[in-house]
This record gives sequence, C-alpha cells and structure tokens, in this order.
Amino acid sequence: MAKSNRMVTVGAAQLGPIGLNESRGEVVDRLLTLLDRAHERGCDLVVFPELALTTFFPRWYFEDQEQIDRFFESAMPGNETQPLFDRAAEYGIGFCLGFAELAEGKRYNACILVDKSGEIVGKYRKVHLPGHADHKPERKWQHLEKAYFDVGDLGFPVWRAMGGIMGMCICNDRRWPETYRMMGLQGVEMIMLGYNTPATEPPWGFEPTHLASLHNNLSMQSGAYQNATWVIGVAKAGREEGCDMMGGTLIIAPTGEIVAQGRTLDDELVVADCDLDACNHYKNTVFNFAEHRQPDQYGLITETAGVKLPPE
Ligand code: CDV
Repeated sequence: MAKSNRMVTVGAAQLGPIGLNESRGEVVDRLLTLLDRAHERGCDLVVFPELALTTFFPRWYFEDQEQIDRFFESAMPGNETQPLFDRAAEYGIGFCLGFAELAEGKRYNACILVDKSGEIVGKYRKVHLPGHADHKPERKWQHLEKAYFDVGDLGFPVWRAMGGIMGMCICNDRRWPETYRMMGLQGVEMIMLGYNTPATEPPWGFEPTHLASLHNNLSMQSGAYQNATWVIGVAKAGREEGCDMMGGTLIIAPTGEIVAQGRTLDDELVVADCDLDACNHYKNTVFNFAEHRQPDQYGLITETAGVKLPPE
C-alpha cells in the first residue's frame, strides 16, 4: 500500500566522533553511508547532527582566525558537500544538515533543510549560544561558541515541506521552552535538531552522565508534548578527541513518548515512521493555543532576559 503523504519515515543519523584532522571528504563519505542505509530502510528524511561536517571545534581555543575559518563553509552546497545533495536527490530523500556557516563576514552555527529534489528550502541559525567568549585555560575543554559564532538572526521560522510544517533548532536551543513555542505558534509538526553535548563536562560544571541524559530527554519530550509536535534529536556521540560526547539520539512523538532511540555511541541510523496527523489531537484539544493561551499575561517573557525579582 502507498504511504500517506502525511507519514514521514525519518532516519535520525547519529554520528560517532569526528577527529580534528578528519577531512570533509572523509566525513561526507560517512554521511553518504548513512544516507544509503536510509534509502534501504525507506526513509523520506534524514536528520544529521549539529556541526556534522567537522569535529566540535569550539572545544579548542584558536588565536588565528584562519585556523577557525577552516571549520566553516562559505558555500552550501560546496565542492565537498555536493555529493550529499546529489545522492539524496537521486534517492528522493530530504535532509537536515548542521554546519558552521560563513556568510557576509558573519559566522553562524547553522542548519539547512533540503527537500527531496535537492533544493535548500529552509535555513536556521542557532540563537542560544552556550559557553563563553574568552579563553579559559583552567578548563579541560573550552566551549567557545560565544567567541566563534554570531547569534542567529533568522528567528525560529518554519517551512511547508515533506507534506507538513517543519522547523529546526540546534543543540542548546532544545533546553529553552521559547524555542519550541515560537515554532508551535506557527503550527510546527516536526522539529529537527542536532546536538554536541559532553557526557559529563558541560560548560556549567561537572554533571553525572545520568543527569545529562535526563535533561536531554526531559527538554525534548516536554517540547514535543507541549507543542504537539514530533521532535527528532540527533547526537554527535562517543569519545571525540578525548572528550566523551553523549549519545541518546531520540525520535519523540507529539504525545511526548520516545518512539525510537539510539543504542550506540557511533554512526547509527535510528528510524521511525512519523505520522504528522498524530499532531492533530493535542493541537485541537489541550494545546489549542487560540482557545487557551493568554498572551496578555506573558509580557515578562519578551520584556526581560534575566530574572526580575519581586520588591523586598
Ligand atoms: N553544542 C551545544 O550547544 N552544547 C550545549 C552545552 C552542553 C554546552 C548543550 O546544551 O548541549
């Protein structure tokens, strides 16, 4: 029987570690292998992680701008990424790809949505940049996203693609309810996101692995449920240049339930059939925004970034 055009078979393409000196060509070959597997398994859409073409370079302090810029793409597709676009179009598979973008002198932690014909139909630039802007030699690992990237300037757009309403965000964005709600208010039905999350040493201090994993699931499951949307969270995993990265790739239904999850810390394709009509029930009932939200009462959310304490 033919698949309904509201059923999207998604391949969450987790990546194992990428070495500092691994070339774009070598990485793209790994992405192509995952794409081949996705084709064999009947996927319509493949989601790759944040900064999927290189190692997670903000963990190092580089003084020289040229050393930083080698991790950035100034064209998308470029020579090295073109084969990914070609193979995906040949298979009729759409994909979401995270990469470092150099555009008009600005540097973004970005991702794109490519449709089944190989056209870029959406772009997102990461808004919530974690970490620090200054070198912290006392830290075992740097987290220099605030130094190497500009804050995303595209807001949280959504696009009509793959038969539904699709949105994207990147890594730390997944911890913020505003991210999901901005897309929820535009009727999003599937949010794709990739992440690079250390298993024990986030920039805010030591955390046991079980908490890193709890917070990963908690954020994405609540974002899915409270906005009645699918969430596809895809990890870069394993020991990358000595730093343990959390896996935990998840496909989450609009009920908040996990329907598929990664089992390894390596390149792995996690597949699920995602019925976009499964969003309808909660969008029309408990989270019928038009009927139940009270935006007049939410002023503080856009008035202030920090906490406004009550008077003493
Ligand atoms: N790449 C990220 O944005 N990582 C952040 C933390 C761990 C710095 C995250 O929220 O997972």
